[in-house]
Amino acid sequence: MKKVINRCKGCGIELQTEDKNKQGYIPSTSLKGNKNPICQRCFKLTNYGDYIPMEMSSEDYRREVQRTANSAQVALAVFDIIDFEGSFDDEILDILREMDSIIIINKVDLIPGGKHASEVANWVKARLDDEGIAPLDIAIVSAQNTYGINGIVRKLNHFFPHGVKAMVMGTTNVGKSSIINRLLGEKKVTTSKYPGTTLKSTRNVIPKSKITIIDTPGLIPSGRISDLVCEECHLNIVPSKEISRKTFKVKADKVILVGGLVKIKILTDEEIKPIFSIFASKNVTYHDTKEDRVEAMINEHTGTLVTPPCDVCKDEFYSLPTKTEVYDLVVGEELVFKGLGWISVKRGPLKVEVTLPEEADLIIRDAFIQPKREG
Ligand SMILES: Nc1nc2c(ncn2[C@@H]2O[C@H](COP(=O)(O)OP(=O)(O)OP(=O)(O)O)[C@@H](O)[C@H]2O)c(=O)[nH]1
Ligand SMILES: [Mg+2]
Repeated sequence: MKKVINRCKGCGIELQTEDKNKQGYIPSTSLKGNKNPICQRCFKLTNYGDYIPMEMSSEDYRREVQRTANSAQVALAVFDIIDFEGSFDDEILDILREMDSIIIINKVDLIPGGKHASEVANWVKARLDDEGIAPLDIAIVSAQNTYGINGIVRKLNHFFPHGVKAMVMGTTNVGKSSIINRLLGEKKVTTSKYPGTTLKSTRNVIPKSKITIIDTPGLIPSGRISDLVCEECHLNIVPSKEISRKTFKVKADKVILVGGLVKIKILTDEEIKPIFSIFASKNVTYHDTKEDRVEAMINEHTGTLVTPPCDVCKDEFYSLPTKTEVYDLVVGEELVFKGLGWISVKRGPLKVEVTLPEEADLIIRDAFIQPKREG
């Protein structure tokens, strides 16, 4: 006889009633006759915000997403507009080259000053063109305030009038499960501010439609600064409110500390007087200081005036090997720190020497937020 496997409706993990300390645990009394059982981890996460990290390797996640991709007809690939580079992952792009897709750009509520959906879509389309990816369509949404959510259903009905199995995919924390709950009209799958919430694929049918929507675990990309700090600092770096834009007009040889995470030394000649803005979560501090003060600032103030990192993770963070690189940027370009934020040049050229952990990725891109015109 085929064994019936019960899965958690929140995160997709196989349920078990034997071992409290292993993943998928549910007390047998809660499982019996329950049509929508959820594991203890999802229960604690949803009701108390308690986070229990799971030991799942990147390889486990990858296998699960690949397996699901084989049974789906369309991929709904979700990217976080605030950490676009951190979510625009090569492995995801590889899957998109092989199957029909609709691209979903989420978290547009966090863009400072707002931005027209068509502008965002054009910018994303150019990036996809560069990668040789031609999606069926692009949806600009906010799972937070439901902006654009109905548009996803409209697009799916348009391209697949007879119904479809749609797989939602993307890196961790981009809002895949939040989007699914909005599509379903109820909180069915587990969401949380911590990365790695969804563990296995879960299927649901969107009410009054022939669309099966499949949630998948988030792929863990490399190179995000937010993954190099503790969980609390992670939450401070990944914004939950509109991000901040801080504008600098600093002299050559000054150093700007972005939290204690990235050191930016200005190398532009005195007479040019560059102006640039840094975009990041409001919980990241900035200091502009002289180079000979940097060490003292970090030693004396990390965890208080200079943060993240905090007192808990600063020793580990500062023991990571670092790299120092020089970048020449012109107006209309942005230097992006994956999993942290970006510098946008308002008056240039801007030459900077950047010091940060070796495993953190930097990317130069065409500006997402065009600099305001200088008066
Ligand atoms: N501001 C804002 N936050 C969002 C939005 N969508 C999701 N979030 C938040 O992003 C965090 C992650 O959301 P999830 O839906 O759990 O993300 P996920 O992609 O399913 O994550 P994993 O299951 O870990 O891969 C949560 O704190 C959400 O509240 C959005 O449109 N705007
Ligand atoms: Mg999820």
